[in-house]
Amino acid sequence: LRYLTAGETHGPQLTAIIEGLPSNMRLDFEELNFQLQRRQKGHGRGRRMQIEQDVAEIVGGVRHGKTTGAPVALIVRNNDWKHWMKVMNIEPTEGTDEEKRRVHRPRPGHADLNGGLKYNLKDLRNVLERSSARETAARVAVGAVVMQLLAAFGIKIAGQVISIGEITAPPNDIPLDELMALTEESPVRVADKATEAKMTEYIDKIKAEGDSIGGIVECIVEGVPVGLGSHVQWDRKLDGRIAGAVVSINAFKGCEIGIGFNAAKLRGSQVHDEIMYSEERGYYRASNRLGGFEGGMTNGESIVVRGVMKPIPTLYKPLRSVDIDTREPFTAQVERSDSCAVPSASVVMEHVVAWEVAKAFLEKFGGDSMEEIRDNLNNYLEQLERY
Ligand code: EPS
Repeated sequence: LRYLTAGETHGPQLTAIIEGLPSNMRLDFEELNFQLQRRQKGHGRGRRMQIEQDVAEIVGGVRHGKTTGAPVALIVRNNDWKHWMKVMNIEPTEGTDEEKRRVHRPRPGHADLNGGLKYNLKDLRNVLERSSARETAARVAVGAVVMQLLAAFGIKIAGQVISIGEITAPPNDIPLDELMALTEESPVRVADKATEAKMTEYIDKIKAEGDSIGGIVECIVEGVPVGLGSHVQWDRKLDGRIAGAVVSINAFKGCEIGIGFNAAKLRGSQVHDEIMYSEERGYYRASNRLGGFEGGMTNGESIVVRGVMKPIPTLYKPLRSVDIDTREPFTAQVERSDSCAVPSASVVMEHVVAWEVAKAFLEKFGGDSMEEIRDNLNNYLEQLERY
């Protein structure tokens, strides 16, 4: 299972191709677009989200509502493109720097300068356009497809915001379906109403000060069979792959599995999850501090992953930088921006985690059709019972 995305934030569209999906998987288009809409919501987003109404159009690999086994191609159009047709023209274009909206002032915290130096581009727009978090719309569309694959085998994924800046939600142990419903109602994707009020107020204050703020998001995957990923090779460890995927989300700087960095402060006896057995559950753990992983493999408990997002670097409060034309210092001008995209990032994280789980799921139970996968899974579940 693999995918690629292409497309610029102010170009005509985002494009994704997913290769390796089985045939006979029913695709619910409404559900797919619901996931895209979830990503667009959230307190703290800027004006761009009022322009876009993301919809995934499937342009390959699906017929009469079901996958055929061929690569699934999909696009998400950028409504904003109509304002950028000249600037983003694919043909050679005449015009001044201003008309082409050439960027020569790299913004601290963005890909601008590194990308310009690396690709030898004197118009940093060529970097900015692709490094934009707009790309996460394509990743959510891709993740939403494989979420449906996982759902068909009883695997569910939910996310929640844990903290925004200094405001942290109280720990909760809410059943997954309820958590999904509660966070869906919340403009900051937290289950606790008092925290929600504090977070929205906090974001407003940060915005009024011309600043931005990051936070921590959590994703939980329930219904995962034991044995996805493997201890036998470094690049088959699923926790490692998930961590890589999480840190690949725009503006993410870290990932932890289960109690994560807190494990440093605790003793072994306080960390490891004791092994239990019962007739109806088989082997299970008395706790889930390790977030569903031992030895790079799922242990049958829920996967619990957290990611940390830095504050968005486009600020109304300018930071110092250097112009690539003059090599003189300047302070950045005001630009359209989100002040906080942590709630959206929570949705993105669900989808990139879904992708890694689906990939490992197909590596283990892979078949060319849904029926073949189901047989493989059932076979394995029977093997586990006999063990
Ligand atoms: C982004 C900057 C903003 C955000 C964008 C990510 O866009 P613009 O430059 O058009 O104002 O709105 O996010 C999205 C478009 C999206 O769909 O999430 C950036 O620089 O990363």
